[in-house]
Amino acid sequence: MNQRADELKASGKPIVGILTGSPSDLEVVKKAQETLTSLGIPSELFVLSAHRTPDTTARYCREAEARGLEVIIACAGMAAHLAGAVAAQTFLPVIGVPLKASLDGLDALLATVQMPPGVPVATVGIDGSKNAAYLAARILARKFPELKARLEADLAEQQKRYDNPFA
Ligand code: RP5
Repeated sequence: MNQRADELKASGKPIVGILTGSPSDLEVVKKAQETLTSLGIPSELFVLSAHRTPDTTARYCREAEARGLEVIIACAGMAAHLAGAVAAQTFLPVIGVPLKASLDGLDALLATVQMPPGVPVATVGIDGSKNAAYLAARILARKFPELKARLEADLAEQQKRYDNPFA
């Protein structure tokens, strides 16, 4: 059954979980939450690590679906195993954001994107937290159709910055 996006916003119940591997990531990662909020999508953000807090991370992922989450965004830099560790614990779609903490983010990009078959992580660009939110919104728009109108309006707003030679 579809739920109206406005009802979704009013309920305030998070449907996207955002995880990141360190407090030092938050400046970049908060852009994901800001973008979701601008689209009227309730989310929650926690600092959890595949390496430093593995048990808490695994428990969060195993309980995520029952708590009503629909998508998880997982962000990490360096040996960025967080998104993969999340995907190992849940069948929810997982969006990975490699962060530029060392080696210009290439280490995190490869660690996030190169998942074994059967355990996918949809990886966006380095520091691509905004696009992670937009991808989550596109996934959610299949279930909450009003989100599609919001994404169209958002794109129309962006298009105002461009010339139209055919106008
Ligand atoms: C990763 O290691 C984190 O996601 C962060 O990007 C990086 C460095 O973490 P800190 O040493 O700054 O806590 O796990």
